[in-house]
Amino acid sequence: MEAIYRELGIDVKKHEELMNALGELYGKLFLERNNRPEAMGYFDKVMAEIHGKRIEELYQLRKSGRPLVGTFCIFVPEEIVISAGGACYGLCGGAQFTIPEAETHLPRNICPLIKSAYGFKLQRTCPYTQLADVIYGETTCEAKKKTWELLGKLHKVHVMHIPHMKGDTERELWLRELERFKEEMERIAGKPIGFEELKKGVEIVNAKRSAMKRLYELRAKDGCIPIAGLDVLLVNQISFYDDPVRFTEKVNELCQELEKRIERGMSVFPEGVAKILVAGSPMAPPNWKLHWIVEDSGAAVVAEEACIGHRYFRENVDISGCATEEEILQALLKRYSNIDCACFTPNHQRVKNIIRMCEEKKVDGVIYYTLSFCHTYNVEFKKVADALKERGIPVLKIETDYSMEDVEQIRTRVEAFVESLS
Ligand code: BJ8
Repeated sequence: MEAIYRELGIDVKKHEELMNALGELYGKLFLERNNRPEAMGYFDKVMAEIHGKRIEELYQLRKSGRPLVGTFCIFVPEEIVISAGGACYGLCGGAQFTIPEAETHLPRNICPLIKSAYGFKLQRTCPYTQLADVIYGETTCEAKKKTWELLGKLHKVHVMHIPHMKGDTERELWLRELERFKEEMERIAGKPIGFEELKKGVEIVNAKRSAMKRLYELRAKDGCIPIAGLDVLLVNQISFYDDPVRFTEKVNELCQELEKRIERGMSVFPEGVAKILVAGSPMAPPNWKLHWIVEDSGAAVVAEEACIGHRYFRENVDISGCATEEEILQALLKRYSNIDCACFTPNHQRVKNIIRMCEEKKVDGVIYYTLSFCHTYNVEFKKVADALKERGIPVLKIETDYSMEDVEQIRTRVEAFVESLS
């Protein structure tokens, strides 16, 4: 690895500091817990090797001329990257470690996800960022789109124009953006992406999303909760890094084990535990803070209405009946423009989806999570809370960043909320 890190310009000393801190936290939050499904062993290994084995695989891909695309958003169509034989992955952006450095360039009062990701580039401690042929940014929120201008000085950045409304004009623009994205992948790969390649790319990602949906369905079934929310959060986070085919296989293996646990009534929580849906801003690794507090307070997280969660795998790309590349692009547009990110206005569908998820999972309460200064999710809280209250579903709002300073304060509020549910 050392040679690869040297070639990528990684700050090895700082990187080591980061990995040590991460290892300690991981051990405490994951490895020390009892009764975890055996199949989680694979995901523990991926996490332990997150800057090792997978980086080597990606390095080899890049050597063979395949495109590597780093992203911060689920609007970037990974199907097209996979069609070109490449890899699309989420970039590090969930750690407090890089934020002080980022704040030497960026204002303090923007969301920690952006600052953390930008800090990784400044520090050169994220090998995924260093490896990317191109970072795909998008125009979803103000802080992101302006940060791309600064990030563009440090790395090759492409900005994808994601409209904020969903009318016909916006869809037309969006389709052009998908075409532009495909052309860029063809340019990097040095060959055209035809119908068969596109179809294969879609099938690979559809299989991955289906496996994740299967896992979601098994989380609270027939009165049994066979896996902790923290573990599922981890699997969802890893879906953005791992090889998609291998990941799908491993998630399906985990599901098989969970099905057996459900048959035997083997729950990881005591009967009558409060079931919580977490809704809101995404949780990039190693942001495990809220799930850890909630489950440590005696409740179970059974669903995440978030991009690292249900929004990512909710819908597959329907290519049945597609006979041309253009039709597949249209199918991609249909699927991607159904994403109910809070950056859209209006965004009624999101409220409906949250209610539907609450009903599906029969939750006792919702914790609405917003990262500090994430205005879109923060403002949208009112609409979500009103709809939940109308249906008698209790809701607690938590606004926080990546630091651990407010853990005890959040714990007090979560404990009181959980107690009120029982
Ligand atoms: S599809 S949620 S991944 S934009 S960066 S909006 S946290 S202030 S990440 Fe997002 Fe795509 Fe939407 Fe999902 Fe808020 Fe921070 Fe902006 Fe953020």
